[in-house]
Amino acid sequence: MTFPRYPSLLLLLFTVWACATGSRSDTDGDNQGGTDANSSASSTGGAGSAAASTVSSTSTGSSTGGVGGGSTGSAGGGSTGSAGGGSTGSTGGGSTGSTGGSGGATSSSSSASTTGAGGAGGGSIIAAGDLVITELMNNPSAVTDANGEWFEIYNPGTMTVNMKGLVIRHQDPMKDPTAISSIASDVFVSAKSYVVLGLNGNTATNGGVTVHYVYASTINLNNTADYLAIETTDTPPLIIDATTYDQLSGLDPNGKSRNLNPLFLTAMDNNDDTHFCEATSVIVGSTDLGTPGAPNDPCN
Ligand SMILES: [Ca+2]
Ligand SMILES: [Ca+2]
Ligand SMILES: [Ca+2]
Repeated sequence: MTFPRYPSLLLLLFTVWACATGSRSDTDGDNQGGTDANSSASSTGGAGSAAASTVSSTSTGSSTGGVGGGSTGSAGGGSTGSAGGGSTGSTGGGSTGSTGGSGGATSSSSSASTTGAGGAGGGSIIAAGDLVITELMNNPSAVTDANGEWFEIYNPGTMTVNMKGLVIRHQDPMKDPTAISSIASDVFVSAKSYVVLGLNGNTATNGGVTVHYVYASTINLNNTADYLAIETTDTPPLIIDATTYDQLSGLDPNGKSRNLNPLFLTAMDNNDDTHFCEATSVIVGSTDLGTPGAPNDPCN
């Protein structure tokens, strides 16, 4: 009789099939079959770009990068980090912003909050000489000094600088430590470009000058001799640039700006009065001379 052997064969075939099915159902070892949803969220933290303070804040990741650092930091953070962030590195920078962001993790699971290399956002280093005072209207003629004083800043570098958080100082701090004005809002200075800071932002009353930031009346530019600096809030401050002038040098403009020779557009060169001359270009809408926000006139 062969008939009784069929049940054994069927049982054997069934056993083989069951084993094959069972092993396929849990290849990922989570006893649940199929693809393991928990295994893919490896958090290889994205190498976030070092969101420099000096870079205009295109980074959107407040959640990834944390708060940008200090006086020069803009919205820092790992610009490439998507869901990173977390508790580590929520604040970066500092006034001199030592390190850029390490970026957010790319992990998309809930592990991001613990494994994400949170963006140590914040500023890259801003150094002395990164901004240069290139022009000063310390003695306007077309309008009053209170309405028409301004000065110009140039960025000789290759990255945008945000002046927010920096401090304007006029007067030697030994003489008057209170003659300062903090820059409270964004003032982006693009590479190789100029911005103008003044007492009065109204072009109808300030001599037709487009002013990018209006500072406090604690800053007034003496008509004969003065000191002007851009510095950090550190103690002691890091002076990004400073310049002095004195009519005793022979340069005593009235209704004309003190114009730094365009051949000497550095923070060192503007320490020397002889590198300045009177502006020769008429300001549009005014009778005073200067080149606010534009390249300086040549000096003969
Ligand atoms: Ca003045
Ligand atoms: Ca200087
Ligand atoms: Ca100019």
